[in-house]
Amino acid sequence: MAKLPTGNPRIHPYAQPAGGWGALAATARALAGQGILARGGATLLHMNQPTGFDCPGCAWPDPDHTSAFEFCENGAKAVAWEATEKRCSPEVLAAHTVSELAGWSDYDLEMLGRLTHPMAYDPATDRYVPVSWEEAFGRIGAVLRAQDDPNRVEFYTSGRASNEAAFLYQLFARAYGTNNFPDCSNMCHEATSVGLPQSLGVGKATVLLEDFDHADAIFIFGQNPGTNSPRMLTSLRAAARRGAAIVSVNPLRERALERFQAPQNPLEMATLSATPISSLYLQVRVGGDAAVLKGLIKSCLEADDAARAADLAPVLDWDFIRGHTTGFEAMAADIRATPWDAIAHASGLPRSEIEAAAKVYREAKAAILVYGMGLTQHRRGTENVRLLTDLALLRGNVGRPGAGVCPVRGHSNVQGDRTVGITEKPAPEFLDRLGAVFGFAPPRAHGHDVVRAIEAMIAGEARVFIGLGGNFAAAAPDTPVTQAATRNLALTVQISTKLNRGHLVHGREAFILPCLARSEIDERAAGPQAITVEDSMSMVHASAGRNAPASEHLRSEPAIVAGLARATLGDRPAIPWEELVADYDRIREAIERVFPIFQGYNARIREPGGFHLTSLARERIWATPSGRAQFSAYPGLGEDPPVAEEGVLQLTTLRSHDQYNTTLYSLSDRYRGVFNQRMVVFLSPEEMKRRGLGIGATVALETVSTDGVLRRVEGFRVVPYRIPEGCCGAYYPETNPLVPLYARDPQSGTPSSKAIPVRIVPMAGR
Ligand SMILES: Nc1nc2c(c(=O)[nH]1)N[C@H]1C(S)=C(S)[C@@H](COP(=O)(O)OP(=O)(O)OC[C@H]3O[C@@H](n4cnc5c(=O)[nH]c(N)nc54)[C@H](O)[C@@H]3O)O[C@H]1N2
Ligand SMILES: Nc1nc2c(c(=O)[nH]1)N[C@H]1C(S)=C(S)[C@@H](COP(=O)(O)OP(=O)(O)OC[C@H]3O[C@@H](n4cnc5c(=O)[nH]c(N)nc54)[C@H](O)[C@@H]3O)O[C@H]1N2
Ligand SMILES: [Mo]
Repeated sequence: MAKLPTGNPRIHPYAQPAGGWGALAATARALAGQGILARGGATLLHMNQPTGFDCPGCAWPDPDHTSAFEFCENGAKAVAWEATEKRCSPEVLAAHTVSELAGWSDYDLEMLGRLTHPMAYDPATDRYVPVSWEEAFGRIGAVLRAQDDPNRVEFYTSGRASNEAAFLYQLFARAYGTNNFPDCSNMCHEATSVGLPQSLGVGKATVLLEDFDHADAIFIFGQNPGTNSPRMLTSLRAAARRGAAIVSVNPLRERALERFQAPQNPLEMATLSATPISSLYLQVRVGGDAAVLKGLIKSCLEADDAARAADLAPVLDWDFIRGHTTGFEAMAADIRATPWDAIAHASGLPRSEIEAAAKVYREAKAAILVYGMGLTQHRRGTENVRLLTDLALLRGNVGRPGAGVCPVRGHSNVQGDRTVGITEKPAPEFLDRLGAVFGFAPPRAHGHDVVRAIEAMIAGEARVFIGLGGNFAAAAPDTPVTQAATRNLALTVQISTKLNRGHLVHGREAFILPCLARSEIDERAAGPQAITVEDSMSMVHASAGRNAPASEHLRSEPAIVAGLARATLGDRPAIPWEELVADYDRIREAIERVFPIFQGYNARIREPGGFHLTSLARERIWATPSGRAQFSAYPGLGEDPPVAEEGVLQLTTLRSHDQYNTTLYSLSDRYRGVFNQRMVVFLSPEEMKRRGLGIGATVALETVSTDGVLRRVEGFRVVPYRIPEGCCGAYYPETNPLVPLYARDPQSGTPSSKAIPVRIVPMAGR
């Protein structure tokens, strides 16, 4: 069995700024551990360069995509993990039964290295055995053709897939006859994709990177840039140094939001000095953001009333509100009627702190409102997104320099995948064009998102799961239910780079189709190919791998999708799959014919830095039904349904500094002071005292479920942390068994993985 990393579990509060020498040391360790340093580390020098490949880490944009190498510890880890020298070969898989591997930790599975051959599950030996690509495609195609209804198949996408792969994938699924596109975005920024169009007519950021150079204030709600988009710290550091105010709203004290030492700055590194990042830090209660946002808006309304009564300049941008928006009165009436003590109670913050943050907002000529999973992964995630947008609209902070709404997307191409058609709710005009370009009638009925797909699997309606990347079995909520449903399927197919839980929790037939990673050379008939991706600020650019493929048997994602499509559909409809994947320029031509915003695609991605997909809201053109930006009006403060039980805590599920979603780089979380362990629960010292729990006490966590089902995880160690009372935090995916499928935002379906009511039960022994 593979070895867990050595080292005793320990807790050691981290006193340094984020970044600094610790980040350099961690990078060196990561590269050495994967055998990369031996090869000169040259791989990294091609990352995020005009002629290199796009970092497979986060979706944060690069300065013009043309600057000198930007240091990023977690980007380096992401590349090191795909460029590893370790191989999960047929010999490795022959040595272990699938049942045995299922008992391994996610970390140990990851450490087996890159998959090298297409593999099929052999029930006789309970092992994965090598198959030829043609046999794999043929057997999968036969199962798909045998289904009585195409809606029995779920086509999952994880956000690393390129525009080219994702476009072909949706074409395949729709030509097959379904709109079932559960996608990692359904667990991530779906509240953005649903909420922002209602408010602004577009579901994407309205800012560009350069706006960060012009903002007077930057508000960061529920996002942890030091870990999840470290290159954002370059922008935040520059903003802080030129005197812009940065306000963080986050239940946990996150070190990078407090202070940062830039590894690229020789002076800061030599003198061990650092740049303070947040000038205000609001430690909101888990799930208290609607209350904070309403408080900020209320303070602006009151300040505007006072200013106007005193004949001073108004606080609100009335020209903008009158000229560009609707719904102001209803929104304002609701918030005026919301008392301050209710806001303070629901947010867990004194009114004075919210007023102080509101003052920063009012005094900023231009403000950017940034947010991440802390805002979206809630039962009222869509409402949170809309309230945040209301706050922006009040002062006309959309569509002018230095101002805007900035959702920070997760996977490096999750935004692009949506743009090119990965959606279970396709617009009719898009389907019309898709059908016209490829000569078939795409299905019109809406398909399944993640939660609906799991429900269909449970109900036995879904029979086949195909995953273009990702690790659905570990990433999705309600783990035992999701995994049991997966085991009931007739067929599971995973297009992957590494072995993960999803391969071990499988259907009766199961295939692993190993693909090239983004850092690798993709040689097709027409020569080496580049793919394209869209970042969190709608910049589209090309990415071409530089490394030799991890195995000669790997195929590119577009080639695999084309192979599946051909084997399933034959030549009906007559889509030239082979021609499309011989030269990706042809796929891009097709994308351009279906989506006019990609006009000139092939020429424009050949410009250094790529191009920006127009955002109408950025130009103050509102593609909403009213033709105006729309204020929201949600009564209440976003609280979860009241729980009668005493002592219930709201659990938020977190990423450590050393993980990429379900991929673990190590078991440590340096900035939060946790080493060599992940089974921990963060509690405030006050909460520990009240409950008589000492440091390291062993506890179980149980969801306060409303459906009578026991959801429990055991063996978690208590770690004191700066987090408000009444809340606790623990890592994802270990806590996914606690997230009920029903706990989701009714508007967007996003699982509420950032606020689950739990009880903490002490366990015997320490
Ligand atoms: N290295 C690395 N990079 C990544 C990823 C990774 O796992 N590792 N994942 C990628 C993906 S897919 C995504 S979506 C992004 C995720 O990046 P983030 O959006 O940063 O996601 P999280 O780390 O889950 O949570 C963000 C923050 O929300 C705070 N939070 C928790 N609950 C609440 C709440 O109720 N209110 C508020 N205001 N804040 C809260 C947490 O304390 C945490 O600091 O990162 C991407 N980049
Ligand atoms: N409780 C809780 N649950 C959550 C979250 C949370 O904060 N809390 N976050 C949610 C979020 S934001 C997201 S985005 C999802 C993530 O859900 P997923 O996107 O499904 O999960 P990942 O862990 O990112 O997927 C990792 C796997 O992708 C494969 N892979 C890596 N690179 C490539 C590649 O280039 N091509 C292909 N084909 N495969 C590749 C590897 O096999 C790897 O094991 O999880 C969600 N689940
Ligand atoms: Mo995500």
